[in-house]
Amino acid sequence: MTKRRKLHRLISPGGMLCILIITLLLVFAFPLHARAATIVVNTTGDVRAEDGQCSLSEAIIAANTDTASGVTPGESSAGSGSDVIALGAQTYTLTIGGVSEDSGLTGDLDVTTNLTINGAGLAQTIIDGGGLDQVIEVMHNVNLSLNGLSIQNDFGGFSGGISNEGLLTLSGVSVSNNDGIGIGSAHDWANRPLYPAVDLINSIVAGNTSTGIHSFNTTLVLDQSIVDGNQDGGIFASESVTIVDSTISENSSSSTGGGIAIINGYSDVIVRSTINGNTATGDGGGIYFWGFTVWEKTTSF
Ligand SMILES: [Ca+2]
Ligand SMILES: [Ca+2]
Ligand SMILES: [Ca+2]
Repeated sequence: MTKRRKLHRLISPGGMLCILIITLLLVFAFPLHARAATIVVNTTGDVRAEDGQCSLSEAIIAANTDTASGVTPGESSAGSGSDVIALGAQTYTLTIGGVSEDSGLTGDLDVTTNLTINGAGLAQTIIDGGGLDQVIEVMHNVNLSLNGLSIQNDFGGFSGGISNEGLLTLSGVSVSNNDGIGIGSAHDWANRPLYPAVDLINSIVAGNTSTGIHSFNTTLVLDQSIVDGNQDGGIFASESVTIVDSTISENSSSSTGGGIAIINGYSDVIVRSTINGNTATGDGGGIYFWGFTVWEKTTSF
């Protein structure tokens, strides 16, 4: 007897009808309009107006609001749920000043709903903040995935190249040469108990004029990544830190923890990693920690 005949013997005609009804209910409960849209940016300019071109800032607003940037051909199509923005092998420089604005109209790129931005490679696709503001801001409880691109040239404030209160995943990404912190991730106490997270895979945070990664009450993971040559410590972290197959090198601090400073940490693990050439005027040139930190013997100093 075939498997199909066995199945028909196990499910009565009434049972089959029930399965059909449940399937139809599921289709209507999760309509197709929740699927992601892919928005292709077609200009490196930073015009946020209906000019027949889709800028990066317009694409992010269209993804945030699920609304097209205009009706003129060439404008950004509407997003749909968790969207994908595609960038070419170009440098996209922000040129509209105006800090402390969170709708993406001026200054930085504000990400308010789940989003993926794909570049052509970290040496090929560059998002340059123009020294105007932080470059990207990820809002509370929002997922942002960046793949194959570089973030550079923020304006020198505390927030840095990327300011994160959500769930930030970087794969093949460089956050370097910012005039301030590379990645700043902090817990918003008004939104407890949801904590932000930063996950770097095969990525680099280097040459920032302040701390490379400032991770306050954030779950931080580095996998096959490099934190190098940052000027106010490589990593400052509280909460959980996991570093695997990574290098923390040549960072300097005017206080404690040249390479890594972990305060109030727990479940912190450093495995098969290299921590060398870091300096601090206070304690802990390589690592300063207060809490429960464990690293494997295969980590070298
Ligand atoms: Ca436009
Ligand atoms: Ca969207
Ligand atoms: Ca903002």
